[in-house]
Amino acid sequence: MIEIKPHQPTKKESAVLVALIYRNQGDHEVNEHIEELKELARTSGADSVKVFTQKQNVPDHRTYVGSGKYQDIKEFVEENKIDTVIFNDDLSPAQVRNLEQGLKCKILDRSLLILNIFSMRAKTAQAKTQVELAQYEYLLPRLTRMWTHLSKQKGGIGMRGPGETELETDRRIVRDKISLLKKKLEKIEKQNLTQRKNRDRMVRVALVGYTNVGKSTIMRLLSKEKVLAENKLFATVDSTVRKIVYEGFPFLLTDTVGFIRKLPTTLIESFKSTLNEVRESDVLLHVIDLSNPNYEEQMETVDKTLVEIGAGDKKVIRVFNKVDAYNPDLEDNPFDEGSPMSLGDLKKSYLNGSMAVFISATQKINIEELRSVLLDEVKDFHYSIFPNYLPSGA
Ligand SMILES: Nc1nc2c(ncn2[C@@H]2O[C@H](COP(=O)(O)OP(=O)(O)OP(=O)(O)O)[C@@H](O)[C@H]2O)c(=O)[nH]1
Ligand SMILES: [Mg+2]
Repeated sequence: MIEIKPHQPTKKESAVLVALIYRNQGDHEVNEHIEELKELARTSGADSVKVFTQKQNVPDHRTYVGSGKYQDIKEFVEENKIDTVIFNDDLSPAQVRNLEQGLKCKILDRSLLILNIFSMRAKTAQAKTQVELAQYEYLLPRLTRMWTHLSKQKGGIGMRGPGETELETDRRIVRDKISLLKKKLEKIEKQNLTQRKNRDRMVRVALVGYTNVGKSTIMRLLSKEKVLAENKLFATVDSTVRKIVYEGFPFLLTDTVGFIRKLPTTLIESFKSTLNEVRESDVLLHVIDLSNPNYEEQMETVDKTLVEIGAGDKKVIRVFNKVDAYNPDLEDNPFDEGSPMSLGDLKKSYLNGSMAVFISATQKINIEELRSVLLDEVKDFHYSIFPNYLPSGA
């Protein structure tokens, strides 16, 4: 029988990471991507013992990497009794089959890792159902004999699949399961919609941003309530809503799931209703982690994802967080053109025209400015809903 459940192994599994380096990718960017993949693996419970990279513009349709590199990986996996090989891009069903047959160990791709972390983190019925749906959708085209056989033998991170003889039956079971989960989600969404309709019309603000940038920390700061904030990827999977009143102006603040590059499409698809919170917001606080040397690329990923989910036209306040840990030297490397920007220059370049605030949520730097910029926006929207509003207690 097919069983999908989050897996948090008690003993660390050993993993090898494999990434292709595409044209136009500088070494700096490649390193960041590999660090992120390592972090995803670590969060899932795997210990990355080696990284293989190859410069190649298109993945090999059989084995992802070219045949020479493939042999190197095979030797290493055999010699070191590696449990899992993790690929930085999504693999086709055929690639998974070939790699499993050849390397004789568990094969995971980036999407599977992210799906696994989401399923470890989901708490509400809605989030759980959404992740499960995304997992089954991802699994369906990949239900193959070898894959399911090996995953069953090996267990561990990822998903356990059906036995060999049950393959066809299991395809049908997966399809049935998918339609069942969709129905369940529809029902939950209907309930949520009624709840939202019953709420008074209020200005709505959503915290969005890359994973681990400090959204929950800011939520906690602004609402003075306890919200889980942790130094791990996707600490928040369920969205939380708090009502806040500033100077007599009430609004709802939502903390949402973080984005990441190459977020699995099945996941975006099934998280649509959670992302409704973002789509239905009046103002977005786009949080950016300035201590991450790759923050500009992360910012672009978030902007792109916002467009993808139909929230590209929202009023956005850019919140540059972690100024306490900003280190311009990190940007300074032989592969990057141009010189590193001081925090002052950086501020100048962003404060021109767009709405931006530079803060530290943990060191409580500039929080009053964030509050006041946010309050201005909340007021505007509030008066557009209630033109004759008189704030009480202001
Ligand atoms: N140095 C520094 N660290 C911060 C700051 N704000 C948040 N952090 C840390 O960054 C880590 C992630 O914070 P979270 O608030 O959980 O981030 P998030 O965006 O909600 O993350 P996900 O829910 O995983 O997407 C935590 O370890 C925080 O303590 C800051 O201003 N400066
Ligand atoms: Mg969070």
